[in-house]
Amino acid sequence: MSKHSVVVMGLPGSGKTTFLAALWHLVSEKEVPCKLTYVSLQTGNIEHLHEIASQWRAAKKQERTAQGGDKLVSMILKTEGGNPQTVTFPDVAGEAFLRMWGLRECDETVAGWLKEPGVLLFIHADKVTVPNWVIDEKLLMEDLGLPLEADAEPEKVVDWSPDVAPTQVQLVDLLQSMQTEPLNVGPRRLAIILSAWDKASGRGLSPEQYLARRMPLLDQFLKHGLHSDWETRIYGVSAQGGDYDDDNTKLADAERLRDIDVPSERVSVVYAGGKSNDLTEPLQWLLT
Ligand SMILES: Nc1nc2c(ncn2[C@@H]2O[C@H](COP(=O)(O)OP(=O)(O)O)[C@@H](O)[C@H]2O)c(=O)[nH]1
Ligand SMILES: [Mg+2]
Repeated sequence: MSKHSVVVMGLPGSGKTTFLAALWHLVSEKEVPCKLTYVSLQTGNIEHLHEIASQWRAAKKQERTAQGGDKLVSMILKTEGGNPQTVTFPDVAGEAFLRMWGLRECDETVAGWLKEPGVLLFIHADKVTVPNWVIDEKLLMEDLGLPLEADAEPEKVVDWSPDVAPTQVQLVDLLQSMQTEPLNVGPRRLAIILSAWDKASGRGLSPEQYLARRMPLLDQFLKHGLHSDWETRIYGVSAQGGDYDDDNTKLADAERLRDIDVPSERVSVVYAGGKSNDLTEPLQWLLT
């Protein structure tokens, strides 16, 4: 049996756990056709998968993946007419990636996972911290009649810190680390998942266009900064189909999703002008 692994990356809140929950529902319930089919579950963590998939089915938000509580999920999946392949899916707390950017530190276990040839990089389409133009800020301050930063009281000036950096800056740095020793392992496939695509699709842009508009630095890095033996695809993925609620709130969107008879139909994956319910599409590409 061939052993392939996919590593899942993304800052905190980028949609990683939700994707894994929906993926487990899709491959275990077989309600819609998928490119990869489920053979068996390898090591541990069936409880974790059951727990997150039952939250997902109930249209309830996932608990935050606790720091240090990284879950390693290994599934055996089969490609169309192909051999069973082991997909190791570490559900790493996003803080691990924040630490890489902010403190230049990486846990040895996480570093081991980051050497896999298949990379799924999650970006929450609706929560991108975009860079602001100095000129726009200045005009806004003038319109509001507020003093410019240079005139403001010194104690009100906020110092720069790594976590206020724009999302695209943090992600480009992470990708650069993956091309540098000790994480540089040669050719890789990178599937960028723009998660919560239901929040972005109303703008009528393709996932590539959306990424280029909202994160031009990342877009240019993907086109010209990656080693030539890396291949990239950009997917728009809605693993929920809309907003989920929690135990204290009720959302109309979540009610609508709970009413869909076949839960797998909440999911949509947009790539190259096509649309499906199949979350295994990017995985299948990473595994071939
Ligand atoms: N509207 C919408 N929200 C989503 C979707 N996927 C994830 N989210 C929300 O994004 C937030 C972060 O998701 P989560 O999976 O916990 O991110 P993680 O920290 O990367 O594991 C949660 O509030 C999710 O409900 C989606 O497809 N649509
Ligand atoms: Mg999580």
